[in-house]
Amino acid sequence: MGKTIREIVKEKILILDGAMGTEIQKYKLTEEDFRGDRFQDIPGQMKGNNDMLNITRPDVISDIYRRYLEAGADIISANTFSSQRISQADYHLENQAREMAYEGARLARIQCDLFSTDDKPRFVAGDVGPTNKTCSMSPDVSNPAAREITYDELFEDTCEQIDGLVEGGVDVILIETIFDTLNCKAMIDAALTTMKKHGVDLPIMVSLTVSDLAGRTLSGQTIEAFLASISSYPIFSVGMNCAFGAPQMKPFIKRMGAVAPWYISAHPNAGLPNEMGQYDETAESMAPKIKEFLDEGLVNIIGGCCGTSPEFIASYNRMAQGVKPHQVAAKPDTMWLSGLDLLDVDDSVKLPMDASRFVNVGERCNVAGSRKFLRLINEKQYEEALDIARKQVADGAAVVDVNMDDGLLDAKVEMVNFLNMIAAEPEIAKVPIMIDSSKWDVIVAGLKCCQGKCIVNSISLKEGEEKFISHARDVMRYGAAVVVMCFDEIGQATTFERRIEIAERAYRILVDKVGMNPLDIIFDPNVLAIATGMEEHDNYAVEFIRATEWIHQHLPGAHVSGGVSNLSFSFRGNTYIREAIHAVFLHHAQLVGMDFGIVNAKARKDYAKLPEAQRELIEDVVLNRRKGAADELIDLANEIKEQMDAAKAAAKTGGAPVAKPAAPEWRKEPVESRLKYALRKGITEFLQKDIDEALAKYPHAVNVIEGPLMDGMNEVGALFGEGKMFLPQVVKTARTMKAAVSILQPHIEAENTGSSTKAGKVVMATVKGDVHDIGKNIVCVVMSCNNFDVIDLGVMVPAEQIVKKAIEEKVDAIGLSGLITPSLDEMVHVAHEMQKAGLRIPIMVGGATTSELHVALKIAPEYDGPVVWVKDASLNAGICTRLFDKVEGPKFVKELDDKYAKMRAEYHEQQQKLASLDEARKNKLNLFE
Ligand code: THG
Repeated sequence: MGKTIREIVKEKILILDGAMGTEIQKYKLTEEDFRGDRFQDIPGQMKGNNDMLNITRPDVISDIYRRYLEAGADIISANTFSSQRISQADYHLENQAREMAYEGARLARIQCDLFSTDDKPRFVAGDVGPTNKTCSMSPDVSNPAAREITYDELFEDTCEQIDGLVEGGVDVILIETIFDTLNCKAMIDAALTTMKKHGVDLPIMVSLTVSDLAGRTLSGQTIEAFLASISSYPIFSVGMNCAFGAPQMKPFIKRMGAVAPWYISAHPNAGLPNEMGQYDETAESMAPKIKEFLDEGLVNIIGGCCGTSPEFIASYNRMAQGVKPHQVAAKPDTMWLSGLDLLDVDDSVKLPMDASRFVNVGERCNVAGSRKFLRLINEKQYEEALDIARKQVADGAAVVDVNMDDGLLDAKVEMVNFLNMIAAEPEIAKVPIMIDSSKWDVIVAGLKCCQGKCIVNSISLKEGEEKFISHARDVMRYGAAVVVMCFDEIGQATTFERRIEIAERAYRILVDKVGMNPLDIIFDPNVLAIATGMEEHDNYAVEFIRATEWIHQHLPGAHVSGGVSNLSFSFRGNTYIREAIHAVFLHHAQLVGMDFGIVNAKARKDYAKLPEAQRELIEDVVLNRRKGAADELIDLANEIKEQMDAAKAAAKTGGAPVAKPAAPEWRKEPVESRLKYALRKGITEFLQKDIDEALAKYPHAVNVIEGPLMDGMNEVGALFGEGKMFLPQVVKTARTMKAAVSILQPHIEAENTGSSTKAGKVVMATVKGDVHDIGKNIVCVVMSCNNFDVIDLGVMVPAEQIVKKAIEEKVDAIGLSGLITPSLDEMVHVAHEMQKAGLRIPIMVGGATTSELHVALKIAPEYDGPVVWVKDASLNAGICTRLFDKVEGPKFVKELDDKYAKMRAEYHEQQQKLASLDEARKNKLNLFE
C-alpha cells in the first residue's frame, strides 16, 4: 500500500493540477461533442457544460487528466466543479448531476492508478464548486430577507454530488472557489455527512476566492472571519484559488498561513484575463511568481486555476522539488467568533482580567427582554427592529443576542427572517450573532442563515445526557460556539456546589465525548435576581461569582457568561439603580473570569465613577456583606427614583432644559453632501427630510436623482473599484437609492402627468454559455432602484431570445453580462444578430472578462447602434440616462465612436509594430550560416 495523502503532505509540497476549463477549450469541441448520442433532445445549448463531457467525451477528459499526471501532478481534481443539481438546472440536466460526478471521479481514478507508484502515489480530488447561487445574499432588492437558495437545498444537492464522487473513488474532497462562507459550511456539512454514510474519512480541502482588493469574500467576510467560520471543522487544508493572480494572492495566502491551523494550498489563475479574454501569463512568466510562494515557505499544496496548463504544472513540479513545505500554524489558543469581521476573544491575560477583554453581548433584540422589540416584531416593523441591533453595535455590543421566543410569534419564521435581514446590514453583520431560543429547531434554523461563527444560546443537561450530546453535535455540525446553562435533570443550579458540579459534568461530556474545542464553550452559571425580599436569594450573586472563579480555574479554555440584567429584576422601572448594580456585579465577576455578559450595551455604567456611598451599599447587597443592606438599597432606589421623576417634571414645566443629543457632524453639511453621505452609508432615517429640502432647491424632482443621488452612486462605484467598499455595502446603498427614488416618485409623477415616469425599459441577460449572474443581478437591482423598468432574462440566454424579447417589449437598451472568456465571442454574436434584426438600440456590456478594448475591436464593428462598455454595476443607470437624453445622447454616441476609432487605430499600430519586430527577428543576420 502506498502512502496516504495525509502522510505525504508532511514530507513534501504536493502538486495540484491546473485549469480544466481553459484546457477543454483547446480541443475545439462542438455542440455535438457535448451532447453525445444520449442527450439529443435536451433543449437549449449544451456547449460550455464542461462536466457533461465526463459522460459524452470521456476520452477528452481522461486525456487532460493524463497530461496533468505526466506533468507531475500529485493531485488531479476531477472535472466535477458543476456536477450538482443547482448548476445543472441551467442545462435541464438536474438528473444527470450525480452521474457526471461519479464519471468524472471514476475517470480520474483510472488515470491516477495508471500513474501511481510507491514513490509517487497520485490522488483524486473530488472537485466541488460553489454553485452559481449564494445562501447569504438576497437576489431581490426590495426584500433583503429573500434567498434564492437555502442551506438545506445546497446541503442536499452537495450530498448527492459527493456521494457520486466517493463512489467514483476520490481520495480527497476539494471545496473550491468559495465566495460565500454559508455555501461553504453547507458543503463541508454535506462532505462530513456523506463520508460518514460511506464509512470513510477523506481529507477536506477548502479553497477560498476573494473578489476585491480589500481581501473580502463576495459575501463580505474578511479572510480571518472566514477562517473563524470554519474553525471547528476537521479540515485538511485551506487556501485560495482563482482571484486575480499569483502576486495579488500572495499577501492573502500569507495572512491565512500565519493563523490557520491547517495545511495551506494555493492555485492561482494565470493572471487576470486580458482585454481579449486571454490569459497572458505563460509557464515561464508564472514561474518566478510561484517560486516566491515556494521559497517563502507559504504553501503545502500548489497548483493552477484558470489559464494554467500542464506546462505550468510541470514547471511548478520542477521548482517544488526539495523545497520545504509551509510550517503549519499552531492551533489558536483563543476563541474565534465571526460576523463579517473576526472577533478574537483573547483570554490569555492573567487575572485580574483586563475589562476591555470583556465581550458585551447586546440583549435588546429579544422579544422577551424588550417591550419595544416585541412590539416592532409583532407589527412587522423590521427596519426599526434592525435599528435596535445597529444601535447596540454602535454602543459597544461585540455580539448581538437574538431571541424570538414569544407565544404569539412563529419564532422560527421570525428568527430566519431577522437573521437574513441582518445579513444585509454590514454595520450589524460585522459582529457575531448569539442565537437565543429555548426551541432547538429555532436555533438550528437560525444557524443555517449565518455565514459567521455564531454562539448558540443555549444547551443544558436539563433533558438528560442524550439530548445534550445531540444538541452539542448540532452545534459543531453548524460550526458554532455554545452557551451551556447550569441546569441538569434535577433543575436549575442556585448554589455554588450545584453550579460547579453541572459545569464540570457538562465540560467533560463536551470535551471528551463530543470532541468540542473547550475554547468554544461558554458556561452560564445562572444570574438570578437578588434583593427580592426573600433571604434565600441574597447570596445568588456571591455564588455566581464564586462559581465563575472555579470554572475559570478548573475548566481550561472555557468562558463564563451571564444574563446580567436578570440580577436587578427587583428594581424594574429604576434604570439608574439597575445599572449601578450591574456595574458592581460585573466589576467583581470580571475580576475572577467572567468574560462575556448579555447586557444593555448602552446603559453600562463605570464602577469607578459610582458615588462612594452608593457603591458601598450596592456592594453590601451584591456581595451579601451584611443583613438589611437589601432593604436599605430599596429605600435608596425609591429616593433616587423620586428625585429623577421630580427632575423630569421640572424639565417639562420649563425648568432646566434637557440637552438634546448633538447632531452628528455630517448632518451639518449642505443637503447634497448629506444625501450623498446617506447613500454611501445606507442611512434611510433622514431621507424624507433631506429630499424635501432638495425638492425646494432643484427645479425638478428628477434633478435630485440625476444630481446628488447619482453623484452618490458614482462615488460608491469608485469606492468599490478601489476595494474600499465591499459587496453587501454596495447592495445596501442600492436599497437606500430605491428608498430615495420612491420618495421622489410621486413628485416626478406629479410633474410630468400623462407621460411615463419610468426612466426607460431595459432587457438584461447573461449570455449563452455563461451562468454567472451575480454581477448582472446587481445591475438589475441598481437599475430598478434608479427607476428603470428591467426585464431580467436570467443566465445562458441565446442571442435569438434576447433579440426577440427586445423587439416584443420595445425596450430602450439591452445589457449583456458575462464572466468567462467564451462569453466575449457570444457577445459579438449577439451584436451581429441584433444588427441583422434591424435593431439599433444601445447595447451595454459588462462583466469580469469584458473590456473597452474588446468592445471597440470586436463588438462595436458588428453593430450600427451604440455599444457601451460599463465598468461597474453602479454606472449602468447613469450611462442609460445619458444615452436616452435627447441632447446628451447623440453627443455621447459621437464621443464613443471617436474613442473606439482611436483605440482601434492604436491597437493596430501596436500590432504592426510587434509584427515588424517579429519580421525583423526572422530576417536577422546570421553570421554562422
Ligand atoms: N442567560 C442566557 N441567555 C439569556 C439570559 C441568561 N437570555 C435572555 C436573558 N437572560 C438576558 N437578556 C435580558 C434582556 C432584557 C432584560 C433582562 C435580560 C431586561 N429587560 C427589561 C425588563 O424586563 O425590565 C425590559 C425593558 C424594556 O422592555 O425595555 O431586564 O441569563 N444564556
